[in-house]
Amino acid sequence: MDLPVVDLAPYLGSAGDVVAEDVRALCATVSASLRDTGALLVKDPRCSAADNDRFLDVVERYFARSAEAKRLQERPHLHYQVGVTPEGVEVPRSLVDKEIQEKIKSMPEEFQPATPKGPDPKWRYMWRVGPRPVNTRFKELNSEPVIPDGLPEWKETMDSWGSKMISAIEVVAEMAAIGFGLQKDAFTSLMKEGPHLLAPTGSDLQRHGTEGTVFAGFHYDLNFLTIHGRSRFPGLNIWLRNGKKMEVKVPVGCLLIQSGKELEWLTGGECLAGMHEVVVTKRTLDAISLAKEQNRSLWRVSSTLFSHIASDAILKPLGHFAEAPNAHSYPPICAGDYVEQELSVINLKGKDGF
Ligand SMILES: O=C(O)CCC(=O)C(=O)O
Ligand SMILES: [Fe+2]
Repeated sequence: MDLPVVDLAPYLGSAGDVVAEDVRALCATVSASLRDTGALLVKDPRCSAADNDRFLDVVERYFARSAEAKRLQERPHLHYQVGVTPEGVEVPRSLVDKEIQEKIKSMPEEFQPATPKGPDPKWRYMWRVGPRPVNTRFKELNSEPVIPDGLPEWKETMDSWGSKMISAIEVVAEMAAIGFGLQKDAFTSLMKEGPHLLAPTGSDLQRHGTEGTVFAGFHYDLNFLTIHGRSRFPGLNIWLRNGKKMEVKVPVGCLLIQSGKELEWLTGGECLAGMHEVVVTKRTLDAISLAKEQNRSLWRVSSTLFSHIASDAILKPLGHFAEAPNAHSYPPICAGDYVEQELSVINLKGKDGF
């Protein structure tokens, strides 16, 4: 089974409140794919492969710096909310969450995720995207964005890729709402001024390029929807709702969307947060060989953006999802409180999305 690729162009072209039958069918594909696979591939005419390449080129150049040079952008006292997070800091949920460990044990062996031995050996860079609310109970630390020196194109590239990814997510969120039989703005109205984060990961395949190395241990994303451009090195495995594991292949020019826990909450469990991991596989090894032949960077960079529900908005099953069989497991909670609660489990208050 392959993930469907949904072209967003027909929906973008159908501006207005009347959604034609063929466009409604695309919306149904979006919601069904999120429900059944926790993921979806889309093509957005506003986000080109060249945009993705420009972003990856800049971030690759940054991660190629020495650890000491990168640590100039480290802000541990701000809980890594901005700037760089070194390898060995992020802890995969499967390492600390007993419930997930039990779930893994109950899975057939062929679908069990790789077992991480400790924290993830991946770096990350956190860059806030979009406006934040003036009045909020959840003031993020009052910190300026961290801009690495010697990369004049950094700010423009991050802002441009970040806003493109948010635009794509907003369209997917509208299409998903229509597909789920909700008002078109049911999700997007809750996303306004959300604490969205562009959070690319950087994994050094030169040092950690052996088959089976776990870059991101089995986890779900705690945010609403996660979007990534195509990475130059494969390695992402996702778990479908039916429990099967699937290696994701993102075609050139496509974007990958994954459902997070906030979406699960809003749909009363109809759409579960997608479990996933990033591991060095045979296909990663092939991409490493090719990159070596072509003298390209051996840093695996993801162009991950975590989109969020606004911190002061209430998470609860929306519309008919209030009647979903498991709706009682998703009581009303302020999105900001929910995020803090999740982060305290993985003991990284202030970090989002993983
Ligand atoms: O590195 C990647 O491709 C994605 C990592 C991931 O799952 C995450 O950052 O939540
Ligand atoms: Fe993730």
